[in-house]
Amino acid sequence: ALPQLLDDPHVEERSGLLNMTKIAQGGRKLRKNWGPAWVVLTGSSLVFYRERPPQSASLHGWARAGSRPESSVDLRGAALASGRQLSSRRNVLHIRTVPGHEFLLQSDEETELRDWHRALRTVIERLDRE
Ligand code: I3S
Repeated sequence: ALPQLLDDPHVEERSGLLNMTKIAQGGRKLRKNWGPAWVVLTGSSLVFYRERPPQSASLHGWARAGSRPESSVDLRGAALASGRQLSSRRNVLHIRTVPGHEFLLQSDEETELRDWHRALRTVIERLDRE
């Protein structure tokens, strides 16, 4: 069952607490509204929760299925870049999805953001090859 599980696009690749703001929705610019979000990267999407799930939640997040995400975006064809030019904050990533949803992710921990960058790049490149 394990290889099957690893191919599942819903399986969690990475999760953590980041600062997040949307900056565009469907190509329309939005006013920034930075705030903390529990961010879950799966094999095909990025999912945002308002709160960290309880410690008792199962490893792959199945138990969280009932906990409603605040929003989620499909990473197929998404563009990933540094958000340096878009914010005065340090360690910022910029993601733009095909339908024109754009957001910034930020962490005060440089290594944390670098690890997110790598994980996101891996998922997006894998989706590009499919
Ligand atoms: O890109 P901006 O407009 O300089 O972003 C800053 C503003 O959105 C500001 O809010 P208001 O101008 O709506 O009051 C935010 O509080 C800042 O956090 C934004 O800049 P940073 O550099 O933090 O992304």
